[in-house]
Amino acid sequence: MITMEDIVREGDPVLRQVAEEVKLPATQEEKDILTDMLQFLKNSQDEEIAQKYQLRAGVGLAAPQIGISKRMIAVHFQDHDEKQYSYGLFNPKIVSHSVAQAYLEGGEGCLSVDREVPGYVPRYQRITIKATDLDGNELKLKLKGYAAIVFQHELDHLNGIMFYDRIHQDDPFTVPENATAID
Ligand code: UDB
Ligand code: ZN
Repeated sequence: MITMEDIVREGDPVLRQVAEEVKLPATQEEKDILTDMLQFLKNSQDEEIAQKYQLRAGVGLAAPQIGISKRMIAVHFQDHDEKQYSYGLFNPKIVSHSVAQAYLEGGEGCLSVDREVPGYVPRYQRITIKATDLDGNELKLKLKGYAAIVFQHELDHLNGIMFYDRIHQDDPFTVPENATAID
């Protein structure tokens, strides 16, 4: 079982590496790791389990965050229209995106960052992602708003990018060009 002790914190070089593609089909070990990552998110959103193991309620996790520099992410959350997103994905890739940007009104945090970093994190408003799921099926996902933000946050981890890299240096709350607030 993955707990907060397994989560790599900022300062660890693995969070700054560009993660390696997973050679498909994935090995059983890779599938087991990704399944554990997804289970961590589910556990972290279960009040009783989260309390017992002191887990922060997570919506997404990338393999580098548990020290594994491979292109694997898990996401588990509901968006504002109650739409459920629960996936373990290999080699996720943005194949197209909007020009328009969006940002979370409340800013972002990260399971690997034990401090608050204020400011808006501009991202694409809409993205289309291609990836391979845990069953080996190729998926194409069209995402917008909050869902698009979560996936981009996790994809950034595969490229060694932290959310605060995208916050404006001098004016953290400057509203980016053609961006709309979410929430
Ligand atoms: C999170 N969780 O998991 F709207 F029930 C954040 C943390 C850093 C605060 C744990 C989160 O946003 N939870 C949440 C949000 C809701 C409703 C709810 C729970 N991440 C994932 C992460 O660090 N992945 O690497 C940070 C998010 C910030 C924007 C997208 C991901
Ligand atoms: Zn993160």
